[in-house]
Amino acid sequence: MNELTIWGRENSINVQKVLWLCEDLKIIYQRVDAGMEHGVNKTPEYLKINPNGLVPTISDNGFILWESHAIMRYLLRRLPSNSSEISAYDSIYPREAKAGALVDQWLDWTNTVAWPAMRPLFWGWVRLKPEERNLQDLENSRQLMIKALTMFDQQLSFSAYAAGEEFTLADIPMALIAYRWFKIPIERPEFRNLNRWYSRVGERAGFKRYCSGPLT
Ligand SMILES: N[C@@H](CCC(=O)N[C@@H](CS)C(=O)NCC(=O)O)C(=O)O
Repeated sequence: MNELTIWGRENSINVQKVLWLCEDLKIIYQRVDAGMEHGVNKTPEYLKINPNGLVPTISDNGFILWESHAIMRYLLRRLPSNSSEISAYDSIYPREAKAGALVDQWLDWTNTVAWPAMRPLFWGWVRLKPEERNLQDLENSRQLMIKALTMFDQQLSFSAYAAGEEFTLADIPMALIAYRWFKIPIERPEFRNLNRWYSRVGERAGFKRYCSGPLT
């Protein structure tokens, strides 16, 4: 019987972080649609397991966890030590203190800087009707996003991936943000290192599944 349940709609960036990791590591799960038009996340039953009323939430054989980055880290830590995928743990989320801290640094940065810049742009262009858009707010967010991507591009000028020479957990949220950035109809400056990195992360199974098709 499948013990891992993931609540969350498939088009949510935070749910996609978890689904991408499952795709890359071939982790088996069942998914329950929740959020926006699916409802569920504001029901008393759901609020008992996630008082934020947000997605994703997981249950691993009764162990409940929310916050997408915490879930990603947990899914790696729970791999059995004799698993053939344990080597994935070492490179995707290194146990070595400094290498692991750099992954955490970039994961936190996506939540505190990159996504807050990108979210209003995504929401405005994808989820709002044209007459509901505030073009000045959208332009302010585009500028904030250019600032964030200038910094990320600089990082990528001396490392192949966000936190070093290997693909790590830190690349997943950033790739999902970049996918949205490249898909919305705005003017974008050229970021050469970002483009090179984007082609590399484009080879991952998770990217192929969750960074194709229209934004919804
Ligand atoms: N910090 C949380 C944020 C979760 C979050 O904001 N989820 C959004 C979807 S991306 C949500 O649940 N929105 C309400 C909805 O979908 O109804 C995480 O990383 O899991």
